[in-house]
Amino acid sequence: MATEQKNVRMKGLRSGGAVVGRVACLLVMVGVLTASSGCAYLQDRGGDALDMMDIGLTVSDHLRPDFALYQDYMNVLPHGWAHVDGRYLGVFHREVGSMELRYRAWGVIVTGSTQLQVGEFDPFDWHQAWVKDMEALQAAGEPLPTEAPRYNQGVIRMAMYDNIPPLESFMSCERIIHLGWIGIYMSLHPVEIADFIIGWTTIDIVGDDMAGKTVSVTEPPPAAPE
Ligand SMILES: [Ca+2]
Repeated sequence: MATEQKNVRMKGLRSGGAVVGRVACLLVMVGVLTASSGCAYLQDRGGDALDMMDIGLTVSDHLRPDFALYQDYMNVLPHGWAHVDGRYLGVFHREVGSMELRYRAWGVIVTGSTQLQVGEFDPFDWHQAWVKDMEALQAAGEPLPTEAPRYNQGVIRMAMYDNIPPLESFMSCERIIHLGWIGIYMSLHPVEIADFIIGWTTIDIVGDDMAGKTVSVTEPPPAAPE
């Protein structure tokens, strides 16, 4: 009787050990998978955080003084004037550091115009240009712009003429103050703030997350056939 009970206990221990082994293997596999997708998840949260606001110092790189006192809300309330060439030190479109700056803008509420380039111009970056237009140019064999285009602002000017700014600027409230050789630029992106907050649930309202994707919204399309 005692031997029988001992055998039953040993059998139970062996099957318990097998279950523990299987569970451990399963946990290791889940851990590996979570770690790899978790990296992409955290990368996306970091990217979304950088998208919430562009902020930096503006520094003229020449003796002639520059001037800017300008702000705009989503392209519908441009007011002021800006003319600055030099460097931008801060955060802009997920980039951090010192970047080349060229800013031309004027606005009187219902009409205005803007040309802003920070860093290198990428015609296939949806923050900087209408990617569909660039794809059409490329397909037609036309040369692509090498610097940020000038766009119209203000409801009247945008209604009367084409050439409205890229989508990103319709989700932005920007301002710049630059006196002489130094200033500050700031652009707040309310939709990107919502994208950052909601992004923790993995919902991507702006469509800029890389997790689970093979193609980015900013990635250039494949070259047109010869
Ligand atoms: Ca996102």
